[in-house]
Order: sequence, then structure tokens, then C-alpha cells
Amino acid sequence: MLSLILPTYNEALNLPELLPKIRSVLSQVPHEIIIVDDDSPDHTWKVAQELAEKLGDVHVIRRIGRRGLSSAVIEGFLAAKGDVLAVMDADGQHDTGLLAKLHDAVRKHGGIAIGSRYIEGGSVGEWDERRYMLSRIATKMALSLCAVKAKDPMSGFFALDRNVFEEVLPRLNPKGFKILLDLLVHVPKSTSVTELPFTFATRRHGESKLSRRVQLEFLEYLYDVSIGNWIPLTFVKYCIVGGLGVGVHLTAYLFFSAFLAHGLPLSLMGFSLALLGAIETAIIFNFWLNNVWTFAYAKLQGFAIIPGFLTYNFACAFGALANYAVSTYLYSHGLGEIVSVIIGACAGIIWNYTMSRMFAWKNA
Ligand SMILES: Nc1nc2c(ncn2[C@@H]2O[C@H](COP(=O)(O)OP(=O)(O)OP(=O)(O)O)[C@@H](O)[C@H]2O)c(=O)[nH]1
Ligand SMILES: [Mg+2]
Repeated sequence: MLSLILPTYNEALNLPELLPKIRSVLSQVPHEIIIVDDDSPDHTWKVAQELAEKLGDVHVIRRIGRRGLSSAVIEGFLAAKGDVLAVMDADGQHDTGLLAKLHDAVRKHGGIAIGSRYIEGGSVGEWDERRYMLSRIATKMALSLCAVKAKDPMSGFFALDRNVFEEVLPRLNPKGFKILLDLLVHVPKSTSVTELPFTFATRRHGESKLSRRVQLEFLEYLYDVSIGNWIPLTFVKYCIVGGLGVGVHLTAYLFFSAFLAHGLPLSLMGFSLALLGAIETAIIFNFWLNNVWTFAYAKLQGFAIIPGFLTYNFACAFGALANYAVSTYLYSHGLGEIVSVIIGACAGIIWNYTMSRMFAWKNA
């Protein structure tokens, strides 16, 4: 049996055209259709429920408060009954005529069968130059960074053996848009991968969801599965925040020292006070940016921010102490104030990263 997953977000106008087409091309193949909708504002889920009543063997999963193409597909696969699982876009861009062939290919060879735009006989249809270049660059990057066997690893149109899905499931990344690439990255090398050509049609109705954010997530994904195996992305982001924090620390120091010095040379006491003010300003800045960016996927919100911030301060306390001790030591031994402040700030960064991962964002 074939279980076909249709992930949808604002596809209310497309489903009524697509479902009867799928039904007719699969008339000889036992199948079920599972629509996974993320509570679309255009009420796609309602249209889907009405179609399900009429057509039978159509199931609708309406996810509340969740977004994401990969996670929608995974959830659809998990609810499926078939021994062959497939997925296609719900906007009319994928050739329904290929569905039975993808199903046959998986039955025959096992593994994964892909509807491919980048093999002979396939094409991206009427894309403009910009969209074509974007897709080619993304595909080339994926092929060179991830050792995968397909020519079109970014296709959203494929079928696979249920056993293959279940084997890789614990390793899949539900974040992002490119579930096929993630499957290909994780399947055993011996898995059969078949590509069948098709021409990508233009979207029938509605808008693309391939936003800037999705593109950024894709770059992060590529980093994660390549260099990220050695240097975690959160560490790189944490270092960037730390670098910016040093800038904030220095600016805040200049502000506080100007305020305390009144144009006179700064005493060690004045230096220490300005330094403490700068350290806390940088801690507040770093906490905010790490929360909204570095650890965005485990973001603290509402009242959880207060204990999170206090814990972060506690976690940073030793880093701050190191910063304070190094800076005042260097300054009292005659090093220039700015150099002392910068070196001290750097001394705290690595300590802070380790501590905040252990305490403040322990789910990250
Ligand atoms: N459930 C769910 N479905 C999604 C989400 N984002 C996109 N989709 C669906 O996934 C399919 C592919 O999304 P598209 O926006 O068409 O992406 P694309 O085909 O790469 O881009 P275009 O060529 O511009 O259409 C469509 O059926 C969308 O409705 C999401 O966050 N949740
Ligand atoms: Mg599309």
C-alpha cells in the first residue's frame, strides 16, 4: 500500500484540483492520502476535511501552533499505514503521472525513488534565471558538503520504503525544508536510490513558502551536517555573540569611565567600577542575543526569562570574575586601559559558553 503525504500551508485553492487527479492516477494502486496542515490561515485543513468526507481514504492532520515542512512530512509518515511512503507538494508543481512509477520503483528496488529535475528528461520548467541559479547553487553546495548519491537531493517529490524511514527516523532533523536531503544523508550507503525525471510545473495558486528564513535554515543545516560535526554551530554563534559582546563591553566601559573620570586620569577604583558596569551591560546584551539567535530553538520566553537570566548571570559569574581579575591585574601593572579591558573580556568568553550550555540552555 502507498501512503502519500501532502504537507500543506495555505493551499486551500490547490487541493480541490489536486486530490481528484491523484485519485485517478492511482486508481490501480491501493493507497491512502494524508494531508498534514499547519493550521493554515486560509483554512486549508477545512477544505481538506470536506474533501476527505467526499473521497474516502483521505486523512487530515491539523497541527496547532507548529510550523515546518520537514516535521510535517515526518509526522505524516508516522501516521501512515503503507509499506511505501511518498510525499509531494500540494501546489500542483509535481507531476501526478509519476506517482505510480515512484511507487513501482520502490517496490522493485527498495530504498528511495526520487522525482528528479536534474537528470536527463527532467527540467525545472519555467523558473526565472534567479530562482534557477539559487536552486543550482543550493544543490551544488548540498552535493559537495553531504556525500549523497542523488542528482536532485533537494526534490520535494519522492517515495521510500517504510523500513528505510523507520531505520533513520531517530537521526532525522525535523527542522527545515529539505527532508529528502536529510534522509539521503542518514540512510546506509548501500540503500538503493533511483531517480525518475519530471518537469517542475509552476505553482497553480497561492504563494511560495521558500522564505529567507527557510534559506538561512538550509545553510545552517549544511553547516550542521558537515563542519558542524567538529565545531557545533551553537559554538560559532556563541563566539560571534561573544565578539559583539566585547564591542558592547568596550563601548559601555568608555561610557562609564568618561562618566566617572570627569576628564581626570582614572583611579584603580574608578577603573574597577567602570569595568563592573561594562561587564553587567555586556552580560545583559549577550543573554538577549543568545536567547533570540544562538539558542533560538530553545528560546526562553515570558516569565522563564527571569530565572534564565539569573542563572545566566550565575553561570557567567566566574567568567566575569576572570574578566575582572585579568583586566584589573593588567591595568594595575601598567598596561593601557583599553587593552586591559579587551584581554580581560576575551578571557571570560570560553568559560561563559561552557557554563551557559551546562546551566541556562541545558535543553540546547
Ligand atoms: N504543513 C506544512 N506544509 C508546508 C510548510 N511550508 C511549506 N509547506 C508545503 O510544502 C510544499 C512545498 O512548499 P512550497 O512553498 O511550494 O515550496 P517550493 O515548491 O520549494 O517553492 P515554490 O517553487 O516557490 O512553490 C507545499 O505543499 C506547501 O504548502 C509548513 O511549514 N508546514
Ligand atoms: Mg511549491
